[in-house]
Amino acid sequence: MPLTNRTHLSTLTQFLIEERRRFPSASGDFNALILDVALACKAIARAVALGELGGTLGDHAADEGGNINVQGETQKKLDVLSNEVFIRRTEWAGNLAGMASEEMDLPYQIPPQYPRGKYLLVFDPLDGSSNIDVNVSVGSIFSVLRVSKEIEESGRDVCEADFLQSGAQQVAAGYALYGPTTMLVLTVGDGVNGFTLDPNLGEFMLTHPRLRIPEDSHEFAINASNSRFWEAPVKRYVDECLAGRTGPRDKDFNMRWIASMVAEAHRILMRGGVFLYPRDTKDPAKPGRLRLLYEANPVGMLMEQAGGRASTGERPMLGVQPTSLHQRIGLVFGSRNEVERIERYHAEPQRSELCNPLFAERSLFRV
Ligand code: AFP
Repeated sequence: MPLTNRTHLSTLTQFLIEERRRFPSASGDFNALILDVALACKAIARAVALGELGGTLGDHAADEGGNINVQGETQKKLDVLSNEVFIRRTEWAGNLAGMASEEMDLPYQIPPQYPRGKYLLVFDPLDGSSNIDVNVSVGSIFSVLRVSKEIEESGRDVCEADFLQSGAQQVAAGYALYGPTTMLVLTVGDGVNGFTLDPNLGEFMLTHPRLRIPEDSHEFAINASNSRFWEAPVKRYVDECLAGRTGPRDKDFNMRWIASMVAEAHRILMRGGVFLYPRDTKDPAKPGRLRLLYEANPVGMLMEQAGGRASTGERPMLGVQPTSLHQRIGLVFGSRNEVERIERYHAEPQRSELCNPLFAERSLFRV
């Protein structure tokens, strides 16, 4: 697109101001927070783009503060840097009561020299970071929650319980994707809009307004190396996709796996598809791989706002009541009809149950 043709595009600031006009009594704190988050994402985009030249690739050395995060995963230098950038860019403005992140065991308290506000920011500063060293797309995911009136008025320190809100209570959610272009994809509860970073202006421009996910799809994403640990409904769904035209779906499917959820979510927002990181039996201590508060919920809100669906496999993700800050959960999202099919497979009795005498011909629970 020639430069002159871009002048009609709204900037993120303009978009937020226009959205705010729907709420004449709004203070502007929310817009200021989103702009601070966007600035953090621009800074992370720069660090990611410099790669080896920035001296920030590789693992975070143990002598610089340890390299295992609360998840028991190896932290990359860029994980630590991105976490720091999110904190520094957003803590000072008086919009936040506290923060939580994949990289921090406990909630982050706003330092005493800064005013406290009415929002909570929850984020994964660099999702897919094991892809950094091989120059594959990574991203940041964030979710904005409101605090109770009691916290707003008292300004007290936040605790884990303050963050344990269902996904349906999110005020906003989004991600930045650090790919061939840097994009910010955002919902403030009225659809989903995509902004592309114009590196010349340093501004996010509204290039993808009102994103909608096609209801049907023939593309799925799953880490197939875990197949022996999958539960029966997931096995059935994937088997049917693989059988393609020769199976019950009567159409061929395509498969993708980037191992960077933000990038998969973006592909699905652009052209449909379904992503599964289901609960499995690989590690009985972990009910899923991905985290509810800063991965599943924000992606869930984006999907639902774009006409797609997000689920645990059994029930809508946004209805789940969190029980801990770093809780893991099975996650399925994408094109509505595919996700609903997977939920249906979970709801139907499994073949093993059908062999049970209770479900046999003329038995009590025959379906
Ligand atoms: P990292 O941030 O540790 O790379 O994890 C990425 C992620 O949380 C998510 O973005 C991917 O979909 C998923 O994990 C990949 O998991 P596998 O390594 O099991 O494929």
